[in-house]
Amino acid sequence: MTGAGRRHAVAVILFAALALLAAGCGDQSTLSPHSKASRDIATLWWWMLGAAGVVFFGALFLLLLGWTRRRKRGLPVFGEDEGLTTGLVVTFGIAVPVVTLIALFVVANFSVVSATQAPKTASTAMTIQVIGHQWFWEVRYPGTTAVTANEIHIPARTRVNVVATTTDVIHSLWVPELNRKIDMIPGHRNRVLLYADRPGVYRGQCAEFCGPQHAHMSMKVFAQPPDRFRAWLRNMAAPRRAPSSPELTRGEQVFVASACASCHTIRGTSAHGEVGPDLTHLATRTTLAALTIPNRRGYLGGWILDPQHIKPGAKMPAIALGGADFQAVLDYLQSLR
Ligand code: HEC
Ligand SMILES: [Cu+2]
Repeated sequence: MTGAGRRHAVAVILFAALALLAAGCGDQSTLSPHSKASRDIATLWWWMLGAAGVVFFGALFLLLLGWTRRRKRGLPVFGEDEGLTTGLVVTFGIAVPVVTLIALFVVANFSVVSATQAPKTASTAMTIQVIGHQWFWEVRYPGTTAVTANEIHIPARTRVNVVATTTDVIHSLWVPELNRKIDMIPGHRNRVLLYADRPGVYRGQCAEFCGPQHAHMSMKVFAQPPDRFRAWLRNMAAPRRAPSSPELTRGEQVFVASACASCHTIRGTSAHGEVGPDLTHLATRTTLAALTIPNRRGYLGGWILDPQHIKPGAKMPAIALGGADFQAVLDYLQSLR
């Protein structure tokens, strides 16, 4: 290899290593498990990494050994004994791989699969419904009127049965710190357990390519102490906060009378659209458009003026509202706590 070639190769390897490192950062890691299911998955992953590491470094060692001894005949220690060398090939080429693969198969298919299987409904404390849409998550709490989007609240240290469905294409619900992926398939009701061993925010992501904004279809699971969760749910189930000023009343009127109402629901008003997320308590969310932007006035305004700029292909068109109407709608949406 020439000097330039070698430098090039080093740069490529360094870059790949950095990319791997960066991929391991962030708050969505399979390797920081917060439930028994994800701990089992992480443990299996470490065992597989260990086994693959032994094979990789073993092979590397033998290659190096072969290279340093390339002018000598026979093997180190074993010499040219045919029987012994055949034995080595059988042991490391057949016996060890067969045993390792069977062991991994058994652990992966019996222990981890059963630990991450759909929970027996009776063993869970509550059920929530998560519905995949291109490109957001609708979240319902059966038995209540609560509906929200992209930010799933659950009580911590509680077994939650999640029923996953979709209204359009196949999606996959995945919160790596809490459990495995579960596909959302048209016409099916797949189930997965969500359990968080302590309060916290656990990021999730659609894990099945579902169209141009697949990468912007994220969600967060907020595991809260049970009393805080109950307070949240009570608020979420209530209709919208009635406008408390002429400006907010105007905002509601503009919303209800414009195209917004044909796609969005605000419970307590005549807006009953079902294409986009329920906005009844929009202001309680921390993010907009499936975690694409923060839920702050500037971003919210930017989203309404030009959603296609923020999320090209999103199923919401830009809507032209007059300056005063626009400000009134912004005020109104920000009052929906
Ligand atoms: C043709 C249907 C349609 C119309 C009309 C529409 N929206 Fe949307 N809206 C959507 C969809 C779909 C999304 C989800 C986009 C995504 O995240 O991919 C959305 C997302 C939003 C969000 C973010 C919600 C969240 O929780 O992430 C807000 C806020 C919003 N719309 C407000 C409005 C307002 C205000 C109007 C009227 C000026 C309006 N929308 C008109 C379909 C529509
Ligand atoms: Cu997707």
